Amino acid sequence: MKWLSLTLALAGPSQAALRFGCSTVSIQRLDPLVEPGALPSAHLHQIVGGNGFNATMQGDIAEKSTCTTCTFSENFSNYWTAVMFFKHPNGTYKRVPIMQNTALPNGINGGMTIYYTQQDFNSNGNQKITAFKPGFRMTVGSPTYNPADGSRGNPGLRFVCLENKGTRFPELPTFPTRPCKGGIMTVHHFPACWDGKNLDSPDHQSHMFNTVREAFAPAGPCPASHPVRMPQLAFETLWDTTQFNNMWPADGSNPFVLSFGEGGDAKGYGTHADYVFGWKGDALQRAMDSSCMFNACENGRPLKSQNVAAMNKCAVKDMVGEELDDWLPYLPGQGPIIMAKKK
Ligand SMILES: *[C@@H]1O[C@H](CO)[C@@H](O)[C@H](O)[C@H]1NC(C)=O
Ligand SMILES: *[C@@H]1O[C@H](CO)[C@@H](O)[C@H](O)[C@H]1NC(C)=O
Ligand SMILES: CC(=O)N[C@H]1CO[C@H](CO)[C@@H](O)[C@@H]1O
Repeated sequence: MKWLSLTLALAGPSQAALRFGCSTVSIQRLDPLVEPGALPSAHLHQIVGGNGFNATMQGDIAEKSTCTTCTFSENFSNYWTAVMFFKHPNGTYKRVPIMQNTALPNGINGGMTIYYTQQDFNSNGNQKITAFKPGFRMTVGSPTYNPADGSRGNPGLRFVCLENKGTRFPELPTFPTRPCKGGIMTVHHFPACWDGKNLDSPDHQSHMFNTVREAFAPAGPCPASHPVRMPQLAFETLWDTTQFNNMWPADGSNPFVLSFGEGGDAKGYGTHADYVFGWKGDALQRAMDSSCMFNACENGRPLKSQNVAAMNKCAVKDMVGEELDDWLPYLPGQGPIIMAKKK
């Protein structure tokens, strides 16, 4: 294990952390990680990042995109999660719009906020943070999770009832049980300890080990089985549920569901997220080894960046063509495809 001693020798204090916005690159039923080749996949996702996203994606995806919806233009990674729907008491479903986060440049179209932090916001804890490698991929959470082992057991998978876009606490393991004035935020923190060998694993999870704690608190140490500390990847998605607050069911039950399972996941235990690494060359490693924080990493210091207009211009073609924005009789994937009307 020659490289391990090398990485230890290189370790030193560093403050680097990335936080950036990405516009929506597509909302459709594709899942190249869990259901490669399926067109459509079983349930609906919001995807951000590189435009090479497709039903099948193998190898180094940085080579397959020509643009990205993210601030950092060397970043052709893809990031995706399930989509939120409102389930009306009359039995129909409406997709919940996504809004941009606070502290990001104005005009971002939906999307997510992506974090690559180190041990915590301010420090790498004097450990070398090893960037993901070309071909690397992983998931966190699972749509088949049940109450016993679902998001309740992973402090990295959380919901926040927003007063406004800046609300961050309390973090909840399930959907909020009351109308939220400012919408709902979903948070997905990925595991950051790697086995040092496998770019993926059959369940897309066992090559990683989770030591994450709630709300960006410093993670626990990596175990011997997964000794390599990687960036702490996290997604925040802000769902604009406010237009539905006056349609809250009379019995007080939560009307929002995630886009999988029969009738959707109304608890949120199955909240999950997917990641395919796609930074060009050593861009992410350069950022992790630098001392830049957030926007200070832009404009070539050390990362190339782009403006919001360029982010919003990047898109993936709709390969499924189904209707997503009407009131729907069932969730996409739970019945025959309802084709979108030709515009
Ligand atoms: C997506 O994959 C299909 C089949 O593999 C291919 O024909 C198509 O060109 C790809 N689309 C993009 C945008 O790469
Ligand atoms: C359900 O309620 C929504 C919102 O009021 C309405 O637009 C839709 O037409 C209703 N659908 C049915 C089947 O009643
Ligand atoms: C669209 C874009 O900015 N692409 C850049 C991605 O990264 C490579 C390598 O750094 C650049 O050459 C591209 O211009």
